[in-house]
Amino acid sequence: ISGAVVVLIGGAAYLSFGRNQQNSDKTVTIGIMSGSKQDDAIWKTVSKTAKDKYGITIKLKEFSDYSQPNKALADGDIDLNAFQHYAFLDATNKSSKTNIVAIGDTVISPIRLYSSKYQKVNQFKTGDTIAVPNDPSNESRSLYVLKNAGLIGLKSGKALATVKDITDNPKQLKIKELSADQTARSLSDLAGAVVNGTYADTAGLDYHDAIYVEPLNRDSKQWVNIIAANKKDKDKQLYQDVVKAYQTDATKKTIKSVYKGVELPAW
Ligand code: MET
Repeated sequence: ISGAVVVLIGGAAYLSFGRNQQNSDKTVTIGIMSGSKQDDAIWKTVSKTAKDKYGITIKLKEFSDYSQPNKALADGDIDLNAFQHYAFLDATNKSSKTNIVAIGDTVISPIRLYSSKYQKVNQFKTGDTIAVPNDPSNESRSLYVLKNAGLIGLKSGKALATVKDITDNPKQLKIKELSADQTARSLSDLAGAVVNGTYADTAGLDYHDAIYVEPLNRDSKQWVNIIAANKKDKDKQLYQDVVKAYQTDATKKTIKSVYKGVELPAW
């Protein structure tokens, strides 16, 4: 008899443990870039909605460079990430043979050209050097920015342009390809740098000091930032709920108040 009691108690204990565990399973770990006060404020709003409306605890894992969060996602160290645009994801899936997909749109963050020497694009001098990010999507994007700013010409019709596609370069500008997290830091040595939103903030640049801002137009969809998941998880309700918790009016309000138009809601 006493053996049976032990089993029953054991069973009950197991059941209640099982239920608790289900609650604590509603934790989602999301990889983001570190060091942006604005992004921290946005995720604070999203985390509150996730907790209040969906009972989900969001844990943030911060990364310092763009090469890390997709690898962490593919390796299962995090559940989702939110740091990249469609074009970066495409390029990563191709080069790293990962199977990562977008499950929700977040913000659009125009890339900007900064200079600590000049206030206007036409002040660049012959032989000046400008830094651009070296990952294929952001490098191409930056070259198009230099083209739109009137500094270089590019071979048309290339999806991903490289420095080899520069056709005109009247000021003989030198383009220095650096890891995206380093372009802002090169500004003290170089005439200019194209800097992603993430790193402008971390490097202490003021967005309003940019001398050229990437225009928003019908080509901009590829630069929309996303929440991404491993393909096998894309329909998981838990992750869909994180997207719903992100895409709210409360989040829009926070984005507007912290970014003041520098980054825009894109859903
Ligand atoms: N938030 C960055 C941008 O839109 C993402 C770059 S891709 C890793 O410029």
